Amino acid sequence: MLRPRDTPTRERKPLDGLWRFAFDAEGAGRTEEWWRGPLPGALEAPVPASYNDLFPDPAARDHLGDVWYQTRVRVPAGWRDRRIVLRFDAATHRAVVWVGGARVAEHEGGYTPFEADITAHAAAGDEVRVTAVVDNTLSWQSIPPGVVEEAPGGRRQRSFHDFFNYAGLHRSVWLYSTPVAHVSDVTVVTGLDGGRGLVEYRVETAGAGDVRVVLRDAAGAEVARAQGASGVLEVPDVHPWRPGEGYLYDLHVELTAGGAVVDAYALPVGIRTVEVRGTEFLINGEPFHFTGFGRHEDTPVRGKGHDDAYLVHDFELMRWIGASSFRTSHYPYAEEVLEYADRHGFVVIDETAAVGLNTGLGLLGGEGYTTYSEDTVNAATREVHAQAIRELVARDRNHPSVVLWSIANEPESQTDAARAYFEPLFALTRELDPSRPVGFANMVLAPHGECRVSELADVIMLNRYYGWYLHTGDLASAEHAWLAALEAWAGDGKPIVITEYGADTVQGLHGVVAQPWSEEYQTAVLEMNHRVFDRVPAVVGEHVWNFADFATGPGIFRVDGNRKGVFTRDRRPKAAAYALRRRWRSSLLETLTK
Ligand code: GCB
Repeated sequence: MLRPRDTPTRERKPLDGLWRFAFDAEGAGRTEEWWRGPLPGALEAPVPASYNDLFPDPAARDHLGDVWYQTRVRVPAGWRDRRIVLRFDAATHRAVVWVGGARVAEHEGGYTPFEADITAHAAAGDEVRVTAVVDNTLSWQSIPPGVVEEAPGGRRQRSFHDFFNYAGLHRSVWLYSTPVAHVSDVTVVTGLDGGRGLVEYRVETAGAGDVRVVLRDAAGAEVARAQGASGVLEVPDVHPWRPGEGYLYDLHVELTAGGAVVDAYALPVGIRTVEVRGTEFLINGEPFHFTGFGRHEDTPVRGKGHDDAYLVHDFELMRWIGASSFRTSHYPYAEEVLEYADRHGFVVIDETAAVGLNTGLGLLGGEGYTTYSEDTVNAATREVHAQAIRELVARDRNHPSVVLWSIANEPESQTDAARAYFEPLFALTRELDPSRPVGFANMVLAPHGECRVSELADVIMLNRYYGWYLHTGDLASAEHAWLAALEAWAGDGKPIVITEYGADTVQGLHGVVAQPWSEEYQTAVLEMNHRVFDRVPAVVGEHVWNFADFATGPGIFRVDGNRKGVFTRDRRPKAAAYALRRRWRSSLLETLTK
């Protein structure tokens, strides 16, 4: 799905700002048709933001069910005879949208965009009312899954993942216009052949016309052109996109009729290759080592709402510490994040929101349930998961920063049922995008020899907490056990990325003898892990869990959230940040000076 852009033939208008807002736990709005007039009450909520932490009220934070957002927008007078589109970058976890009295869109899944052609309901120059109902309920048939239970205090959401179930309009909302005949989609796959770059492109259009494309370098100079809706552009003396240097070309796509330009769209293109060969992960034919983090979209007050200040700050902290990469744990991040990664040469493991397909962890709420069954994660869930994969690939396949798809985090993967569930999803991902490897983050309950899903993956991705959940406080035993476990995985002959390792740490807690929860212990755990990784050549990446402390639901093993951040929630470094910086920046220097 194309991101809205201003071009010579297109215009967009962000609808961000304060919207009217109403909680509706009883679901009255759908029967009372609240979209037909102003929402009841006087609440307002910012877009983009989660609504949970805005109001000093436990009922707001723990709200379950519908909330309503509403705004009025004037359609620019100049948009006469044009196609008018309303786009939501995300509504967590599902939404229905009305323009005036007309229902225009419905979408399942909290982290991918959706849009509606509203031309019939919004005339140029008119003011229209936009209303969205957003539902945060998780069920066995949602991704991520959850279950609602009746409790003495009312209905409660149980989920099987370790982050707060923030909800609302987390990303921008746009009104944009295109010509009636327009470019509807563009796909690029890039290649390198010696000093020559290759850009295979495919353009989809709505309406009649011819397609022509021109590729321009970062200085705007034309380097290749072609006619036709698909083809291959050759770029002599190519300047590849590479880790640490996000060099981008622009693919200018034009739809023409009788020689005149009907629609124009420009797509940034980074020319690079990705390949798994033996135990190596190659970018542009050169071995790549992932350093960095599993992260979250999580900040005080705004929750999972996208924020450009935190975007820049988080990337600059990653650069400061020497991180080359990150994983969008545990859901697709805002498109602004991927665009920034493209421009600045960060490498991304792009993950679906399939987190918690696992009832094996009692502490996370799974007790008493079977993961895969007719009544729990079933064929319908798999179809929702498949759709989440389709939408992720459709949104992100043109980003050079994205080098690996992660189709799930820590699912139950040691059973026959898991194998049957995942096999078609791996096949689907490869069919949608044959150009990138596919994996999933494996957890400790599915160790080597027992996991039935890892053999479907191109890259082994391991989440392991030796020294924290395992061998707590005994790093010598942890090191011994971890090395043995990792060597077993290395025997599979695939590259291994450690997608999670770390320890909860309260900033400011110190001890001469490193004890769990202290800053010294976090550093010691990371250093123990690094000694293990450095002895196993198949390890091609290390992502610490987590970049920053983040909010979770209540729990006896969480103190004001998950504290495994190398930075606090307000982005102050813990001692481990300096240890990582020493390790990662020296390896970065080695790569750059090689
Ligand atoms: C995991 C999960 C992650 C948790 C983390 C932890 O394995 O993938 O979502 O937050 O462990 O800290 O327990």
